[in-house]
Amino acid sequence: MEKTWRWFGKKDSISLSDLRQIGVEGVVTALHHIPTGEVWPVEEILDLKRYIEQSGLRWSVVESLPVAEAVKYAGKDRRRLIENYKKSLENLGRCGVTTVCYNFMPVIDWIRTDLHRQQADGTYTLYFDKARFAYFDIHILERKNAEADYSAEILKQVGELAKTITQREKDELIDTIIVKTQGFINGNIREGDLNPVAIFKSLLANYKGIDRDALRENLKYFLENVIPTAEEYGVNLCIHPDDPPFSVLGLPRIVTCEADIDWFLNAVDNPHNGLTFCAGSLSSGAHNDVPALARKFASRTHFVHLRSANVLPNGDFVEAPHLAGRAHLIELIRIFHPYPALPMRVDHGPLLLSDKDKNYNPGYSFLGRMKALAEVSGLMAAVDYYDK
Ligand code: DNO
Repeated sequence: MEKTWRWFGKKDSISLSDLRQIGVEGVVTALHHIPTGEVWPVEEILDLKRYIEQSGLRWSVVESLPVAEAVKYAGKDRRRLIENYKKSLENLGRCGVTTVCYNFMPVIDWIRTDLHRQQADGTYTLYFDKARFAYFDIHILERKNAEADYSAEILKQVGELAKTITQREKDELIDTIIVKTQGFINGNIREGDLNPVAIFKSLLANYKGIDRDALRENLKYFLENVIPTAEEYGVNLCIHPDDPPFSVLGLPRIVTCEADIDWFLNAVDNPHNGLTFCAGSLSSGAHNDVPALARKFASRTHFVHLRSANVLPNGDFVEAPHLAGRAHLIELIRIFHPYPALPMRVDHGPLLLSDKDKNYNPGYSFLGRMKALAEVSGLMAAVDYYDK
């Protein structure tokens, strides 16, 4: 696998020369300033590509070329938005940037309730607390019939929490779930937006009546339209699994398990229609056997995210150290070893040492990710030596 790193563009406080020093070979990035749904122009792609190449690196993967909400809920603008998406794919292909990651999660991308959960060793990691999330859904969003989606045990915990939670904790929960984790990757809500809860509710309203089958239909329609362009310009599209891999806030999620991935790959059975194998997202669903999924889907995988999670008995999940947890990175590295050109990035990292004083995007610390990359590089070297 090729060692890549998610880098947030020229404004990222981590420089490309830093990345060279720690063994990174390729960069994963996006034209973050272009609003979702607009065309990525050739000049801008080439400008960033040249900038990356001047540092002796390559632009290996686009993460992400985001899919506009109206494509996911089949709004009236969907045809125009899909044409724009195709044009961006064409432009990327013409510029030689040929691996493109995206996701098809309605309204909300990845979800965590706590960005600083201290671990026994003193580092801080990301955490999903099921009861706190249910509190957010029931008492902050006040979603109609939300209670019906939670067990009696969780509802009991929500009731307890409602008695003790402070305004500060509520504000932090809102900021974590719909601003901090979302703002830097999808344009729906940005840091500084007034009343993010109101914006969020109006986005949710677009999905009224869209169930699992309808969302699948819309994904299939999108793929049928964009995959021929991807094929023509030599681009490999790779969908990111849903994180977490289960339905939330009454929204369907459709890339969560083996059956979903099977459906997706068969919906348009073309090698350009592939998967981002995000070991972290998949391992945060207790139903997934991550190495078994990797064995089954390796040949349609265009991009790998290496990270691991632990699912706790109460349904919470926590991001584990990269060499621990449910994802079994050693096994995954063996499975992907026969694909030397496959881009891989270590995904997320704890806040380690001075990381916590910096203002990194959640999950994208420097020292924490550097340690993970060193661990993964060691495993790769060992597998290379023994599994020739
Ligand atoms: C969070 C990431 C997501 C992911 C996008 C892909 O850290 O896993 O932002 O990159 O969903 O489209």
